[in-house]
This record gives sequence, C-alpha cells and structure tokens, in this order.
Amino acid sequence: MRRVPEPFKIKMVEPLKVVSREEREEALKRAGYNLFALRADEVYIDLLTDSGTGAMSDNQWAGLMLGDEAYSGSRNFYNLAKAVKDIFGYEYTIPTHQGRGAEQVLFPILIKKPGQYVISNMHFDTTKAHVEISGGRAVNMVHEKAFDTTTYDPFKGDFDLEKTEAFIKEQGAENIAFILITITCNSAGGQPVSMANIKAVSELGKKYGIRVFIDAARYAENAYFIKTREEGYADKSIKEIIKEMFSYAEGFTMSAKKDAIVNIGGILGIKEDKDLYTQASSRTVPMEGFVTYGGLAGRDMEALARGLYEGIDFNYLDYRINQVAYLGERLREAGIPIQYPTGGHAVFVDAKKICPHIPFHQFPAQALGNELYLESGVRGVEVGSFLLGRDPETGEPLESPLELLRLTIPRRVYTYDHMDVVAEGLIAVKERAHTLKGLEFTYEPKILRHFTARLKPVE
Ligand code: PM9
Repeated sequence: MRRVPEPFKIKMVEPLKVVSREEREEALKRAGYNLFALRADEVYIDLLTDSGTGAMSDNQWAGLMLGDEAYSGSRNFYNLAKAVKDIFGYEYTIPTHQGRGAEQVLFPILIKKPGQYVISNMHFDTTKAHVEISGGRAVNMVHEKAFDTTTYDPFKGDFDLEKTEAFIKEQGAENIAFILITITCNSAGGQPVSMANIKAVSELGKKYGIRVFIDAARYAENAYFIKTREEGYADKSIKEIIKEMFSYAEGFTMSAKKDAIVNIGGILGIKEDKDLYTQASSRTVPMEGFVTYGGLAGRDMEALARGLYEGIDFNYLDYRINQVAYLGERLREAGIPIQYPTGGHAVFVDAKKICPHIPFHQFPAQALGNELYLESGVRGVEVGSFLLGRDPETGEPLESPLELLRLTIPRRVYTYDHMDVVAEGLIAVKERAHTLKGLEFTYEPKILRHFTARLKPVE
C-alpha cells in the first residue's frame, strides 16, 4: 500500500499516555460502556472524531496572535469573509461557534411549517436533531449502493435521484422545506458525492422550486475525490472544483472543525440572497453573537481563515486521504470487512459482518468498539442503531441499515505507525469477536442518546 509522506514536519509534540488493561477495564465500566464518557487521558489513540481534533499549523498559531477582539467589525472577520468569497464565490459570511450553530440559525428560517421535510443524502445526527427541533422531518435519500459495503463504487454518497424525485412528487414540493447535500456523506462512511450528482440534485431543486443547500463539513475531501475519481476533473484544481460544487447551491452550513482544520468554529455561507442573509443575521445576534463574530473570538476567525486555505491544498489532501486508505487496506488484508472504498475522514468497520450474533438492538458496533478499547486503548465511535435512536412517533427502536464502527482520523495528528497500532488491535479483536456480548441500556436519554447513554453487557 502506497504511503504518501506527511507534507509537514513536527514542531511540537504532545505525549501519549499508555493506559494499562486493568485501568481500561475500570474506565470502561465507570463510563457505562459508552466511549463518549471516557476521560481523554484514558485513551491511547483517539479516533472518536475528526471534529476539532486536528493539529493547527504554525501559520494558524501565528494568526491567533493577530486576533482583533473588537466586538464588531474585527479585521479577522473581514479576512474570513474574503477567504469565503475567494474559495466558494459566496457573498455573505456569518461565523458561528460550530456547524450546529449555523444549523440553528438557518433551519428555522427555511422550515416554514411544522412537518415539512428536509431531504438529504444522509443527515448527520445533530443535523437531524436541528431539523426536528425546527419542526421539520429529516429524510435520507442516499443511493442503495452506500449500504453494500463490499462493492467498489467511486461515489457512494450520491443521492438516489429517482427516489428523491418520486418522494417530492408524492409529498408535493410545498411540503419540502429544502434539500441538504452532505459532502462527504459522513454517516455512510465519509463517502463522496459526485459533481454530476450535485448538479442533478440542484436541477431537481430548480424543477420543483425547492431550495438547495450544502452541509460542507468535509467539502475539501469531497473535492479531492471528484478530482481523482470523476471523469473530466483530473486537470482542474481543488479550488476550481469547489467553486463549481458550490455554484449549484444557494448556501452552506459548515462545521469548520473538520476540513478547515480548526479546533472550534463554523460558517453559514450565503451565495447572493440578501433577504436570506438579513433574516439569518437577525437570528445570529441572539443565538450566536453579533454577525461579525458569531460565537468566535477574533483569533479563532483568523485561524479559520488560514485553515480554509490549508485544507484545500492538494498535497495535504493527497496525504490525508491516503492515510485513511492505508488503515483501510491493512484491515482488508486481514479479512476485516469495511465500507469499501474508504472515504475521506475515517475507516468504517462493518460490525454486522464481524458480530452477526449480536442483534441490532444490542449494538454490535458499540460492543466491537468497546472491545477494541480494552484491547489497545484505541477509541472509535459507533455509527449504527445506537446512534440512530428510536422512531420519534412510535418510540420503537430503529434498525440502522449499517452497523459501523467508525475509526475517525484527526487531521495532521497521528502517523502511519499509529495506524498500524490500530490495525493490529482490531485484528486481535476479530479473532474473538464471536465471544463478544451485546449491550443494553441502564440509562437512555430521549434525544441524541449515544452521547450520554449508559449501558451494560447483556447477561
Ligand atoms: N460531526 C462527527 O464526529 C462531530 C460531532 S459528533 C462527535 O462526525 C456533519 C456532516 C457533521 C457534523 C459533526 C456536523 C455538526 C454537521 N454535519 O459538530 O456542530 O459530521 O461542528 O458540526 C461530528 P459541529
């Protein structure tokens, strides 16, 4: 497997703590068998999320020292807005404290009456929660190919266009609040959406008079896949590809904690609709803060403006995507089933295939993740029925089409040797996977349960 060398050298290090097996057992029990409840210093290699966990560059750290902490009109806001205009071609920038900050500002403006649908290829869980809090109903229209983890497809994040159009016709366009294109499609495995599909969704939106927005958390990784996999884009720059992708939408919400490589921050970007910008501005002030800081310090906006450029550098993306593929290949070589091909930010291990004896309502991917932690101190995260929760109307447990253990790689943080440690840990766990027990609740919160629930192994 090709290794693309790190396009940086290391100037500062943070020691990793080695935690003994005994300590890990104790910690997991105390955490109620929920990896979210561990203390970070009980973890050796932390693959819980790629969100806000990246390493900033010397250039970004230097930017922090240039923070202009004026309440309004900070120069760092103007630097950020200039970067957004330059990269996305969008007129209006509203900084927010993180991705869900942008969602809570935008969604209630777009969802005009209770029960309206929001269509996405796949909503991320907090995004779905914001749709529901705003009175909407979140529906996923990702193509079936996303659920076949073994067959190669270059764009498993694509919308099923026929199904989407049929749904619009059936429900009536007036009952669709907006379409949200999630790039890359996190919950299906960080899988990209092709330019052809983004364009087709945009045309569908135009045909039925439905507004189209982008969930842009991992937009740069999506652009990399378009450049390297889609016909006609090999000779285009990442920036040209991004411009085209965003030309097909009228706005975006972005968690800048991913591809913009900052520890905190988000953006609501609006292409040209001044009226939408005015409405969003008036919601931003009470919810996030004044429109030129939106919950961020001046210094955070400077790091973000600089991070936007670093995140779209081709050499960086080539290394980044390759590191994820490297871990995926090591697992595949050992016969561990994963969502294939690997996506942008994580390797998603197919726990349903490894632990077929654990039913969906006993969370096979959570059981596998817990065992990996016990084995090697590596923390992943469940993306399956535990995360999906219950039907909001009937209260019945929902079965996710995939039970995945996500091994999420922070940006510019871990080396290829760390990936080997992760692979070896999982290979050891696979040998005894048939002995793992499912889990049941001792405490189950009503919404976003996977963050704070407590569990115990089924006797
Ligand atoms: N995603 C993730 O780990 C962080 C929160 S859960 C540990 O994948 C998309 C596609 C996301 C996302 C967060 C958000 C929300 C929106 N869209 O966390 O509010 O993957 O910045 O972003 C997480 P914020």
